Amino acid sequence: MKMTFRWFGEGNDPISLQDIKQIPGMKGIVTSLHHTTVGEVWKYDEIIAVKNNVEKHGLDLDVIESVNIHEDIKLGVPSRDMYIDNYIKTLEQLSRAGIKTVCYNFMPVFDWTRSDLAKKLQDGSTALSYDEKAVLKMNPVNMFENIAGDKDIPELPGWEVSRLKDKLKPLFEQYSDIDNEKLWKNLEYFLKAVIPAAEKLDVKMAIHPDDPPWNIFGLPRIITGFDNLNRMMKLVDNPYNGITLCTGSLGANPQNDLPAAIRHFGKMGRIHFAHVRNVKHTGERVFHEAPHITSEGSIDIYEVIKAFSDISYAGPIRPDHGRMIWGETGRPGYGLYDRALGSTYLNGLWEGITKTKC
Ligand code: CS2
Ligand code: MN
Repeated sequence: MKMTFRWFGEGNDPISLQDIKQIPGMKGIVTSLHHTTVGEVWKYDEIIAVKNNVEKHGLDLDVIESVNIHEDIKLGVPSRDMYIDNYIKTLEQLSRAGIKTVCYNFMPVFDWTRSDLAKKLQDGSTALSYDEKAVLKMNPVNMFENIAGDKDIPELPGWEVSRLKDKLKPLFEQYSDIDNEKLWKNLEYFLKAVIPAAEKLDVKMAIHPDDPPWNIFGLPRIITGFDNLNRMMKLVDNPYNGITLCTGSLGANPQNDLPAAIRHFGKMGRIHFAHVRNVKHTGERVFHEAPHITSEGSIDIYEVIKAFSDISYAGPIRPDHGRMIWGETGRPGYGLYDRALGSTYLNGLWEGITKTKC
């Protein structure tokens, strides 16, 4: 596995590339052109400028997370064809720049959803948390304000003010007749158009699971577990139609057997990117993000890394969200310290597991 770190770009991330390079064992960067608007074609020169900057700091630009999908594609309205063409054009520019892995998700309207961005844990650190009862009390506008309304924190991925502000009501109306099966159809339409192009361009597509992996606010969510991941891969049975194995998102549902999924999809050659984080379940559909180490959460991270070692996983992996510790401020989930600790823990597990195997 190759350790990477998510970075939000120059001027947009309080963490510098040099900070990231100083994390022991850090090899690559995962980023996006965060200033672009969803649906537009990315410019080659802008991609190359970011790539050169990353490489100047002794790191590789391994993955784009994300090239987001325009809502019209998820809704299946006629303008989707134009947005799909644009998506393929963006993949062409990425391939030309030598970037060969793209993470994306197919969640309607919202990306990951939490009821609290700074739940205080016993040790004084804060973490992202989810409590279904609290979520059910909110309406989507409250939720948006809760997550995107704090001017003191940088914009969070999936909660772009320009994309969502004042647009929630019409979006929810448009989705009112889209159930899970319709969303599957729209995903199929997208994959049938995009995967053959991705194959030609040698760009691996890695869908990210829905977080949390169940419907919220009546919006359908379909990338939720083992059977649905299988179904998604069968829609277009091509190795370029792969997944981002995110332990935190899938692990929000304790029914999801993560090591089994890693072994199964890994043997099929369909895991193109991995996110590893722990979550602590404290009730039915109640959880918070825990430190990466097994003892602090509900997911056995040792078993997760062992499964990755069993499939000889050679792709990019990153510590996913971390807590805010040591007084750090910044983008919730995406501070430097806890994610750095997480990455060295994951590297340590990997070294221990792979060395004792030989
Ligand atoms: C999240 C998502 O779990 C995660 O990594 O932070 O925002 C994720 O980046 C997207 O769903 C991927 O498209
Ligand atoms: Mn993730």
